[in-house]
Amino acid sequence: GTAQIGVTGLAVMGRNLARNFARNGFTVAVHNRTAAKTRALVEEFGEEGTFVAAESPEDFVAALERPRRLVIMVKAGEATDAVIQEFAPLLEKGDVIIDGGNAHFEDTRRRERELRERGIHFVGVGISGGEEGALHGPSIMPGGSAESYESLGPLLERIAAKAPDGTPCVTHVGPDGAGHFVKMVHNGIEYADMQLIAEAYHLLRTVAGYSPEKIAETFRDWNTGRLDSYLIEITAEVLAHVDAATGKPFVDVVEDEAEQKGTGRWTVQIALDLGVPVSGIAEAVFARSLSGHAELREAARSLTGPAANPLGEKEAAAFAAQVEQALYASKIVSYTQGFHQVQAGSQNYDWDVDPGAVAAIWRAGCIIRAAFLDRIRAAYDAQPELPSLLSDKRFGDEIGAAQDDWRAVIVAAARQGVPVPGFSAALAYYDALRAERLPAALTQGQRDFFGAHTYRRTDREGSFHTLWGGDRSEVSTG
Ligand code: NBP
Repeated sequence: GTAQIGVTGLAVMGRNLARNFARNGFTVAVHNRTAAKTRALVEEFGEEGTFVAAESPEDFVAALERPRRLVIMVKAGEATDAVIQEFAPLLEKGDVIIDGGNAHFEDTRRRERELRERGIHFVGVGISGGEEGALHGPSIMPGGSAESYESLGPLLERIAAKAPDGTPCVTHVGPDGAGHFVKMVHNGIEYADMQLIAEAYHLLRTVAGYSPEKIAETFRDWNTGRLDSYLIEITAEVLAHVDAATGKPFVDVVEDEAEQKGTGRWTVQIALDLGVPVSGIAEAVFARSLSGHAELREAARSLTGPAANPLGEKEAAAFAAQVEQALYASKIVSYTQGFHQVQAGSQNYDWDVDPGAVAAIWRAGCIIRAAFLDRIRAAYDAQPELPSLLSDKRFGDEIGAAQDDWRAVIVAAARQGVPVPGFSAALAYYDALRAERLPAALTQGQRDFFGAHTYRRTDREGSFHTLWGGDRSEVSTG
């Protein structure tokens, strides 16, 4: 075969990815279960590059140069397993199967293990950027063996998004499921970012009394500063959009029940297992699920809240500036939590993920792309063993400077009855981390009282139990 790469699964993502490879000069074998899609791709976009259309799995495999590189872009889950079962018997030792779908990293670990036994490299690749990204340059997060990356890396570097400094947004994240894990955390952070932006909007609308158009303007302004990001940019677009049918702001005619596909939920489920406090991401997932409980919300609508008390024009502008501080500070906390999860996953699964390299490949192509990520990269580059992003001097100083406004915004939200679970959870995390003493000592006392769970002391090594039901003397338990 002559094709350097093959793509099977030609729905929106696979088709655009195949075109991206072809536009970058690679010969691309294309295949889809329903062959009509393969023919349609070549008919419509054939002149963009060199495609080899394959009708059968056998033709597809035969079209690939060796070692073969074969990208699967089908629906995540059973379809991926079915396609692997179909193609693996046709492959040889040293060939590489790439799964670019949104697989759960545990599935990727299992598939990698099974295929490794047969001498086939299996590379789970997180791809972010939606259909536009797939075509023009996504952020790419490959796992799998280092050896497979040697053969695959140069191709991925060509099709990946380029950061402002020209670096391709792709790196070998780590072995087996590391790429899909990091993609999962990316999506968790995306949920948190979106929730924080939504809270800022809600406050500006309710407390500052701004119109959606005025809020769009405010976001456009923020987008020229430290909050510069794709999500702030598109938020301004959505808020400025007017519904053609009614002439109302678009945001006022959309049903206020947020949906989700599951990667945010996975992030939180895994965080619970790993013991990582990703409270901001969790609040974002819960906020979406709360919004969807229409009946609960209907039944609660008559509950008492505070009297509405919107600010005057001058106060509103000052408040908007405080909201920017609260949003930025909360964003630092979300990323702190997300990177903690990346590092916890890396440790737990022995992946040796470089957090600075992860920040670097999120600078362009993906949904959370932002100027901010360059600074996270710089923080980890300067100090690879940074215990937490909050311990970076620059982020620490910034959050310290923002904290008064951050607190004021949360107070105003509570006074006016605006839910800000993201802002509040972020502040609680910040205050808890920096606390000299936490009431966890009391929690330990309670656990020892009812369950003899023992505790450690501040002044001596070992573990201890107090005879709560007896004379309350202390015994050493080890
Ligand atoms: P879909 O997730 O909608 O999957 C459709 C493709 O899967 C079609 O090519 C279909 O073939 C194929 N397929 C199915 Br369904 N079952 C199959 C089976 N048993 N055997 C062989 N092929 C099968 O496509 P997509 O939206 O392009 O997404 C592809 C992957 O990329 C997914 O895992 C998705 O989660 C991930 N992803 C999507 C985005 C995004 O923005 N959409 C972003 C990042 C990642 P057919 O034509 O014969 O039905």
